[in-house]
Amino acid sequence: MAAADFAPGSFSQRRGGTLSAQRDVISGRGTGLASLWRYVLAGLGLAALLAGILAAVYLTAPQAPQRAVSEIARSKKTAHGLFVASFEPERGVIRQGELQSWLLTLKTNAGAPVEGAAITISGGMPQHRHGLPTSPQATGYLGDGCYRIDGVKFTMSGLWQLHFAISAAAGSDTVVFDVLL
Ligand SMILES: [Cu+2]
Repeated sequence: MAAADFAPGSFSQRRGGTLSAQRDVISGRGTGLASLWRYVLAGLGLAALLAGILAAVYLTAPQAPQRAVSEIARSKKTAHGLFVASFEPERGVIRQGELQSWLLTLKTNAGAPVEGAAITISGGMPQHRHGLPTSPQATGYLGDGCYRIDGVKFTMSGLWQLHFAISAAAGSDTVVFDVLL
């Protein structure tokens, strides 16, 4: 038995076995490194993708919530500069989910009240792509260029826009007011 173990044949066989085993280890380590690199590259790719997504989300994030309520103009020139319009809630506060009356005051650039104006109102939430839940109407003239707008309702928080189309003796013009809830 011992003599057979040291026979040249079995020795070379064992050497061959060891060599092929070594080759297996080397090639095995080779594929291990290659797949490790594949993981590293995939990880880097994924990280780059995530960074890209985060940047896109950050850059396209709606800016409205960062805008302070006080920065939203309650008074502005109409689009073609015909009138100066002011828009404010009749009772001074905006309440979500309540039907409210607002006041639209129209003056000329010289400060004279604009009387007899025909006003149509539309609007919605630009970031949600939906319109108004109600159909606000100009229901009365209160004097001094001031018109009551009834049926204004804001059903959710966020940025709302109200578009006014105004026709008066001086001509037709439009104005958009932002309302942030
Ligand atoms: Cu909405």
